[in-house]
Amino acid sequence: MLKYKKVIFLKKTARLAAVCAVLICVLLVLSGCSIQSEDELLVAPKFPKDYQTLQSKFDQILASGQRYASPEEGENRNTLQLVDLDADGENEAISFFQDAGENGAFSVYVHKKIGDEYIQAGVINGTGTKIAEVRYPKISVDGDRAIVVCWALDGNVNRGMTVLRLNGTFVETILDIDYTTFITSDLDADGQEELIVVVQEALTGRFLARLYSSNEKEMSLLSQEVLSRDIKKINNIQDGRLDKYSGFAVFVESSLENGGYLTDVLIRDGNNIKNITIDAISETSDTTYRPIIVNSTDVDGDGVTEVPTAKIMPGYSKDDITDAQWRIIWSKYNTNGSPSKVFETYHNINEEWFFVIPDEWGDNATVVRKQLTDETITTIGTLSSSGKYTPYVNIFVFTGDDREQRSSQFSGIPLGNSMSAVFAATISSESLSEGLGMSEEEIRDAFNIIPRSWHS
Ligand SMILES: [Ca+2]
Ligand SMILES: [Ca+2]
Ligand SMILES: [Ca+2]
Repeated sequence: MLKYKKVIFLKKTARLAAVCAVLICVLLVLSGCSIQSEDELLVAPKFPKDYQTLQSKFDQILASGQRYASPEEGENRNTLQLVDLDADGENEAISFFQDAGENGAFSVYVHKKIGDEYIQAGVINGTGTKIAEVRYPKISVDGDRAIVVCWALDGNVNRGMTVLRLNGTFVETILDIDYTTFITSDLDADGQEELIVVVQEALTGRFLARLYSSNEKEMSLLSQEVLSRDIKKINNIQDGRLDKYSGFAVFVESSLENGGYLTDVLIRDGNNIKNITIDAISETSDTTYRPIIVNSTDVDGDGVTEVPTAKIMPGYSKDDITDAQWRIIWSKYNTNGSPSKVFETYHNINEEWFFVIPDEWGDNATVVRKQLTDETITTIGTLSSSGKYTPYVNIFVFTGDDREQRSSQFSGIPLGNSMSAVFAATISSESLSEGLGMSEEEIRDAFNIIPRSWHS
């Protein structure tokens, strides 16, 4: 608030600094950077000359008893967002306000620049307790963009969504629905994004995926499809490719009522949305089931998304799930819903690394973990059905402030570092005498640091 007051009460001598601050704010708005703090947001809508007519519109809105507001989630969190909604080369101004009274209603304003003036093209009022999120999917091949406004609703696990578009100089509502989660993505690679909404049917509790597409006038429901039975909660929705050359598929990751996790993979087939992984008899995407939480991802970075399943490693029991160690089997799917294995890994999400298990180790691959102070050692090897244990590789993870120093004194194979750890390996002596051992080069190839974005 201090910053805000400074701008309001600026003296002549402080004017230059204030102009710089304003320019920085506008640059942030223009570059699409998120301004997170509410105090900073209050400063944002003060503009230089080009935006003075817009500022005067905002002053009128403020004078009518409203205050600045902003979306609280997602990538677009600024009070003022500049987006070219009608693809004419000139940005429209989308801005967010809230009635200044307690629990005041939210409003979304759209201003279109005509000549030197910003003209109010529309305002919509929301009934939500906050503006959760705003997105601008491309809804025509010419580049027109819709405004998707998501509202958090009081006492309701579902959210409200209003989709707007600019028609000439007027904003119109083209869709108004409740939803659980959603994504916008171009599923049929025609240059126009579809809206895929997951919603829980009140009567049955069953989750459904609905495909919406827009034409000149409206955004309409093309089709809907059931997700797996017994879903307790949707954990994640993302798009990804089944092969490098097709449109996107949607991967919906869920927790199940009786424990465990799975993925429903959805594609667009003509005007239908199709769940390619669901089994017709069990009504569940059984082939994607895993007892531990791991989400689909492009694990090998080839542009195709893999879906994980998991098998417990020999030597561990499912009854002791906190200590259990798992082999993750990553598979890509074809449009018929048939999986084909890409590779298997040992994943250590906490320590941000994974190791590709050699195919020849098969079901015998296992790990033994050792926790020291600011250091862990994971020995990767095999445990045969006759009980013979053979360690092949030791992965060392050094943490703590002196990790660089400790790891530099270590004579193993360096494997790189993350923000908080240094990784190294040694080859165990048994490895050299066994046919299934790995060379230094093979270990470097098999070891991967997990990018930070996986956590979000
Ligand atoms: Ca425009
Ligand atoms: Ca499309
Ligand atoms: Ca991949």
